[in-house]
Amino acid sequence: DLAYPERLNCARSLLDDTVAAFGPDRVCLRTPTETWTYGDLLRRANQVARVLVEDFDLVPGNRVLLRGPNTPWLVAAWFGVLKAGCVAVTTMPLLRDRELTMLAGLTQPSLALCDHRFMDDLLACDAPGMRVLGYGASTGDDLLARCADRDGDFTAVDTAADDVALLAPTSGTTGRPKITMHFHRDVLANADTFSRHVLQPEPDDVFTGTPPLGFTFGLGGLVVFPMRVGASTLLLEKATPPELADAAAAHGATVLFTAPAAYRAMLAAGKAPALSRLRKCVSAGEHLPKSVWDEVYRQTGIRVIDGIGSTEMLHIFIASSGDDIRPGATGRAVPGYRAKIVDAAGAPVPDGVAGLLAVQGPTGCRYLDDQRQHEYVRDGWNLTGDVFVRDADGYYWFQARADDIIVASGYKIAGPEVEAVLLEHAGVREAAVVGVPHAERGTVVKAFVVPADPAAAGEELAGELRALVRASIAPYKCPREIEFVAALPRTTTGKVQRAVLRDSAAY
Ligand code: 3SK
Repeated sequence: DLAYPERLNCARSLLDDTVAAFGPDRVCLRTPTETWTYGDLLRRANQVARVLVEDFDLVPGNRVLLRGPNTPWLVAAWFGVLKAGCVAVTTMPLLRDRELTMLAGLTQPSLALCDHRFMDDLLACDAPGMRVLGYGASTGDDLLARCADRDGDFTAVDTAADDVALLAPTSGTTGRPKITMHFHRDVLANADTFSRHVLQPEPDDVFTGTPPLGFTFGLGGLVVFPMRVGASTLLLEKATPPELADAAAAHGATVLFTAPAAYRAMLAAGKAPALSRLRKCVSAGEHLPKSVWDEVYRQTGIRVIDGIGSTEMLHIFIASSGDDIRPGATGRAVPGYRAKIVDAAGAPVPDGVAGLLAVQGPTGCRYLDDQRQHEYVRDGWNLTGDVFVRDADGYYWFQARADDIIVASGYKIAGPEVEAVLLEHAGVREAAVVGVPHAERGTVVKAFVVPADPAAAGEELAGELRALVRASIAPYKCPREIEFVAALPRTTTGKVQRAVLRDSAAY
């Protein structure tokens, strides 16, 4: 039971309270070139809060858009916004001006704090009423320069636990963005459920990973969870999977957050020895195929914690760790959350039968002024849009996204099941399986495959892949069409855009 006080500022809980508990000299954030203690972060966050209030006249409830790669100053800006009682609008650094115009229109920020290197698209976006202040430049008007002459003390605004702290946009894999609202208590709730009970970090842990802080997966895994226990984080602005593994090893990281494709790529690059030094590895953002879990375990002895989360739920709500893991299953409901499998009408289906995942817990979907709220939340249950099977022991087995189920020749086929088999072939780096229109057959199964060796792409490999699928699962699931591609299209949060693949194959 998560009983938070009625008045709660999550930034105060994570930052001021941690400084009070551990002292200011404890290391909080590292980059390959810099180290910030908790005291440094507190002072800079306080100075940011002062700039917002003293220079921009912001008042509690005003919204501040944050834009930049994973740097300590982005973290300071996030805390400064929350300590001032304002609402952080987190954005992905890769968004372009059109997308920023849309998000600013939906969230109405009074101010944007933007890393100077990402300024062009922000300045090109159409957002009347949004003032812009850069950070990290050596000249000109800059947040850092304004902070330099401020007092380093600031008493956090005494927000209510149910005041909005965060507006987190989600675009899903297609369509118009939705803006999720999260309260101050929500920010702590994921730390006190998934992180506390499943991840179980310790104060001496060093977290690292690649998800942007603009994605709640990264914000939780790289800021909220470590700081809730007084641990530290190695922030990397940009890292390929091999660079991530090397940086993690070089800086003594113990906890890693990244996506399934990165685990696969690190192994393919021979980085198992670097990975072996980690204590805990978390995979989310997309389903972790069993073949990848097995391979990480075989090469490193690490039992990867797979998890399903969503921006709507803020973070992970189904996952298991350690001996509780069943390879191939996503895991069990995180303590504090409840889950069930339902049919299209919302009625529970028996264990062993595929249906829609419905979850309830301390966090949940609240879209800002969006009728799609009523599709996501029905009768108090959040419908994530994923198809799962629950087994008798309460483990949830991912089948597909509901809109990724392929109906071909009257059969229902889960694309990810076929992908999992294709990934068992050593010649496959990545695979995505979708239904595409076919002149005579209606819909057929098509696989888009990224070969491990581009030179191997061709009929021989395609034949081996078909044979593997036929030998492993029902033959009607075998891809009729296989196309070799250099890369799969992905969203800014790293999810495969199956709709783009479907459209690219349509005629
Ligand atoms: O998978 C996701 O999309 C996700 C979103 C937010 C937080 C955590 C996760 C895994």
